[in-house]
Amino acid sequence: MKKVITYGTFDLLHYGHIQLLRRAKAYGDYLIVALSTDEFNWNEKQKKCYFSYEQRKILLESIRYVDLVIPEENWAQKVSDVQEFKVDTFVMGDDWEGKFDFLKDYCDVVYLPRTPEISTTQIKKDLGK
Ligand code: C2G
Repeated sequence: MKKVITYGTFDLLHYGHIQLLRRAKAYGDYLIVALSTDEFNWNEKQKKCYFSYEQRKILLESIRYVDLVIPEENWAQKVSDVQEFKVDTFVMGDDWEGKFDFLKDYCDVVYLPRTPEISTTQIKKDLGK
């Protein structure tokens, strides 16, 4: 079984996220999503999520491409995640291009083109939030 892992906040889930998850799953048979916790988002990414971790987890677990959701609690857990889950491929959108190349010692590293013209920031702006 080929295992893939990806990381993210996935707040205000939108089709750009789904396109990323669909393409990530195509690299294997089993996709793990490490979902940023509310604390990690606030402390490390200064992101205040609209949906809580539990709500975002329910959304992600309902997606056909996703096989397992685990918490992302810190920047440093990626190597141990890859080792613990015997991951073959790490996938992220290319806004992170090069940032996680240290994982190449442990698994394949793939950066996929982001889906243009959609982002949570843009959605909030359009809704006047
Ligand atoms: N994404 C995309 N196209 C978009 C928006 C997002 O492909 N229009 C991708 C991002 O590149 C990322 C994933 O969807 O791979 C999740 O996006 P975010 O929730 O914004 O993730 P981020 O806050 O960048 O967290 O340790 C890594 C971080 O947790 C990544």
